[in-house]
This record gives sequence, C-alpha cells and structure tokens, in this order.
Amino acid sequence: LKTHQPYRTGYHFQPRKNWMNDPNGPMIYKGLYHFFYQYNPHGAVWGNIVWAHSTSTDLVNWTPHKYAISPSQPADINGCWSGSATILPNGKPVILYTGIDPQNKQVQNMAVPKNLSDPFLLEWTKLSQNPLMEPTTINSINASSFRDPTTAWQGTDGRWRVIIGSKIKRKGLAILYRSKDFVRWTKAQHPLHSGKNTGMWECPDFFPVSINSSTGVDTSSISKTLKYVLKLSLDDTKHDYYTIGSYNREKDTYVPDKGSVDNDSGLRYDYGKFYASKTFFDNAKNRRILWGWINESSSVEHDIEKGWSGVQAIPRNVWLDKSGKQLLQWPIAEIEKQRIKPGHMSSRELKGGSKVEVGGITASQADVEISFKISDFKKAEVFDESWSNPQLLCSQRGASVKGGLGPFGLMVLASKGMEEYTAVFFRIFKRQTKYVVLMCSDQSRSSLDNDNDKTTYGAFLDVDPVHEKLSLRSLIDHSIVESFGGGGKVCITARVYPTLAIDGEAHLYAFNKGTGSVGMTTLRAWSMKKAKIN
Ligand code: DQQ
Repeated sequence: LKTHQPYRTGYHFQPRKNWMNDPNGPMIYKGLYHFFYQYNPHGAVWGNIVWAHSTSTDLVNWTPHKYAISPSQPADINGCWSGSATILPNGKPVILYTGIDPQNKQVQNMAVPKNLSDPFLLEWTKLSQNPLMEPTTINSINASSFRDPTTAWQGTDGRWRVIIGSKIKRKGLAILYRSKDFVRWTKAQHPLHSGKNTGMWECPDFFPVSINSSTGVDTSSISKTLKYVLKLSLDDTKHDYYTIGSYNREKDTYVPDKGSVDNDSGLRYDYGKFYASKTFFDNAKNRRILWGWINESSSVEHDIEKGWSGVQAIPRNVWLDKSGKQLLQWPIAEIEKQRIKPGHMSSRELKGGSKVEVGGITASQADVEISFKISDFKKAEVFDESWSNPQLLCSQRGASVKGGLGPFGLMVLASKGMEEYTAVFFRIFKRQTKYVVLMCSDQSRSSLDNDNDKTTYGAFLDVDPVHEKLSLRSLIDHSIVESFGGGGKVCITARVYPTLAIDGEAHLYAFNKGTGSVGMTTLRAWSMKKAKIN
C-alpha cells in the first residue's frame, strides 16, 4: 500500500485495502449489527468476489471478521455475488445470495449460521441443496441476468416471497419466487414488476414504509397504513431509482403511484454516486436503514496505485415524507457521536458576493449544518420552462457563475488560495407565483488533477423557500462529500481528490455569489473523530 493516503476515510466504512462494491445482507442479530460486502481479496479492481464481513454495536465503529461466504460449492465456484438476509419468525437469520456456477450461470443459493449462539455469526453453512433457484430452458430465465435476491417477506398465506433482478432483452424485471419452507422455491408466473427498455435491474429492494410515521416497518408487516418502495439499480445508468406504490398481497403485484423507471427521470436515493444500495429493518430502534456503495471517481490506474477502491455511504435512516411523494433520508443519529471540536458561527446576513471561513475545525473530516432564510426574493431570476435537467443546469451554472438568488451554500475541501474547492449550493428561481430551488454539488474545481471524473451533480429540491428554511448538511471525509438538502429530500454524494486541500490544509467556507443577500440562520460545524473501522 502507498504510504501517503490522503483519500482514505475517517468515518466512512472501507476495508483496509482492495476492492469493495455492493453492501450485502445488512441485518441486526442479538443486538449486533452485521454488514457484509462484495470484496476482492486480491486487488483494487473488481474480481474474485467474496462476502467480507464486519460487525458493530453502533453502525460507526466496526470489527472485521473472516469472509462469511466465499466460493466452495459448484453453485458458487465462480463468485459469491450480491444478496440479502432475512430474519425468520423464530429469530434465525438466513442469507440468499447469487452464485456463479461452473457454466457461469447465475443461480440463487442459501447460507445459514453454523452456530446461532455466536452473536458474531462467524461461520456460515451453505445448503447442500444449492442452487435453490436457477435458470432453465423451461423457465426461460436469462442465465447471465438473474441475480441479487432481496430480503424475503411472508404473505398472509404463510408462503415466503423473494424477488430477483433480471431482464429480457431491454425489459427490466423483478422476478418473483414463492416458497413454503424457504428451501424449495417456485417461480411465479408474473414478475412483481417490470420496466420497458430499462435494461438489467440489479440489486432490487422492496420494503414497506409507514404512511403516518417515520418509524421503520418489517418486510413481512401486514399493517394497513403502509406504502411500498421498489428500488432498482439500473446497470445502464449506474443509478439507484425508486418508486412509491401499492402492493397487492393477494395478487402479488406492485403498482407505482405515479411515474415509472422507464427513463432517467425517476426518483433517486442520491443524485451523485450511490449504487447497489439495500435497506434492512432495525428492530432495536424501529427504523429502516439504507446502505449504499460509493465508487471512486478516479482512474483505475490511480485505484491500483493507492491499493483500494470503493467506500460505503454513512447508513441512512429512510422514511416516507409527509407528502407521500418521496422518501426522506438522514444519516443515522449514531454518527453524531463522532462530533468533536465545534466551530459554530452566529447567524448573520450573507451579502451578495461574500464568503466567510468556518475556522477551528479539521475541515477535511467534518460534519456541517447550515440553513438559510430568505426574506427578499426580488433578485430571483425567472425560471425557464426548458430547464428540465437539473444536473445540466448545475453544470452550466456552477459555483463560479454569479446569479440573482444564489449560488449560496458551502465551499468544502477548499485550498487556501481557492485553487481547489467543492461547492455544494442552492439557486432559487422564480416560477410564476412560486419559487424553484435547485441544489448542486459542483466538483469541477475539486482537484488540480485532471485524471479524475469531476462531473457536477444536481437536483430540484421540493422546499418552499418563502415559508420554510433552506437547510444543507454535508458530511466531509477526505475524498467524500455526502450532502443532504431540505432535511433529506435531496441527497448528493460526490468523490473528490484534492491535491492541495488535504488533511490540515483543507478549509471550509459559507458563501453567497448571488447579487441578492440571504440570511444564514444556522451554521454548526464539527471536526469528526476517526472511527475504528478495520
Ligand atoms: N454487483 C454484484 C452483482 C450485482 C452488481 C457483483 C451490482 O451481484 O448485480 O459484484 O453492482
């Protein structure tokens, strides 16, 4: 491993070295959190995939264990790919995962803990019956597109259901299987859901959310006040999309409330980098927690040189927004225990063209919350109805482009002379009698090294700035900027590789480059303690 490692994280999950991708089988067992992930034991690029395993009491500090699942049977001899855990009604966890067989077919396998009295669940036993589900000429499943089983759920008829990602030509599918005993599975005639022309659906996730509370719900819950979320990872775009809808327990059909994932306009968990995500129900704290993989934005050569690739986002609490139209996401409360050395700032007016430094913290490893109240909207520019692509709008109007109301927000991982910075900001536009809020994460100036992907990200934020404050939180961690707008209505995660703004040389600013002035009502910032991860 390279000795100079300015991009390794302080409190985001990552292995000591090598390649990591999808989060797998997250769960809580006997009060201990388990996290598995796709891992290459032999290098910093994808390959030789096993399930690596870590446990934690707080989802922040982790103890690494030996690999839980690695190739050993014909049914997984060419790889142990993604899958999920299900806690059976008797409290026993089981794992369903995709194995790559000797013919490179994708099949579904099961593993169970060898010793249930061990809370660390170090040993996993694969069923001798594996594979439990496989592509055949009769079921006409595409053998190279049949993977990533979800957490299973039990219907009122007592039978288990699980979905598996697939495709037929360009049509994406969530193939449904049912089982009475969790071992013998039968493919249902109809998929749970499908999407025209989306390409492969990887890592589906299907879970209930409560209509009237932010508490999480177990996958098999039969409450009447539920909506369902179907999330898909689209191989074509490498983004995670979700819809909110209704699940008919009798017919086993899912109908999205509105919209579909047929194109790039679906709702996203994150408008930056965040893929192959998966949730689990935490019965200790009655919440649903989302894990997502954040890959690198650097070149493969750079990954090999630094000896590692891939990090996990801070686990997020997810629940249904009161509008019922989208999810809200917020970093788990436990991460706030890492906060030390506050560098707060009193509320003030941020005049057009101003920039104030937030001092007294380690700005390369920090948690920042800022909020704005706008009282004068006169300077807001008129929204052009042709602006349908927020990401494009953010890249055309980056942080250095002066506007009316905005850009205002944070400049993070900034070098002293501003040669490098990443800007997370808002712009407010006037649209008839209302306002449109745009949230951007601009990486175009994040590094002097041009080998990195510095794409700008953006999304529209459903906040009414006349009546509500406009808030932003950014979790900054050396090469990660994970931002939450409007209390978790829009999340944008970016990877950046500054060459000057590293460690003690990184600075943090609040800024307003618009002509109109904005009120900064809160600015709370903390250095973050290093977590024990591996
Ligand atoms: N990664 C796994 C697959 C999955 C993909 C292989 C998504 O099971 O479809 O490492 O990133």
